[in-house]
Amino acid sequence: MTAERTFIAIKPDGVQRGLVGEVLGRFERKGFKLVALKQLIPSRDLAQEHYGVHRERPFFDKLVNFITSGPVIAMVWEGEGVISNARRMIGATKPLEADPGTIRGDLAIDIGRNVIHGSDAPETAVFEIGLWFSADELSSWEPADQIWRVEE
Ligand code: D4T
Repeated sequence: MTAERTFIAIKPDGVQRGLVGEVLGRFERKGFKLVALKQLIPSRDLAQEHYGVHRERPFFDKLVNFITSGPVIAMVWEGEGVISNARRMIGATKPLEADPGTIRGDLAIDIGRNVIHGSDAPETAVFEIGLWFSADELSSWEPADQIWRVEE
């Protein structure tokens, strides 16, 4: 059985502000496993599908314009409880309400420039991983030091 996986994206503000290493490092240091990573400027079709649940919201066009405005770092991270735990590491959608110690709490101010996206549920994770990645872009591998992170 494949362990739980989630889709994480560093948004254009995070890339432009040079926060890629900082954000990646938090997931690495936590001990989750990186199974896919690429940089791309998303097409409008991809952005509209990704934010499909917000299609009727007043901020939808702004959201699509922003996420397609520059490079995004798209990633898949794996590990027990990674979906909900990544959301906790990311913090509240409104960065001013995000707890200190979270990515948004430490690194952002504005709701429209909140650095990072993470899947919010198992179904969303499956949908988003399939939307952003093909199966052959996902690596199944065992970190050499895994035994020091997770008891067998
Ligand atoms: P994402 O999806 O980017 O991880 O953010 P969240 O899961 O934390 O929040 P969300 O889906 O409710 O919002 C998606 C995205 O829209 C922006 N946004 C949101 C905005 O610009 N104005 C708003 O009023 C809201 C609610 C921020 C994140």
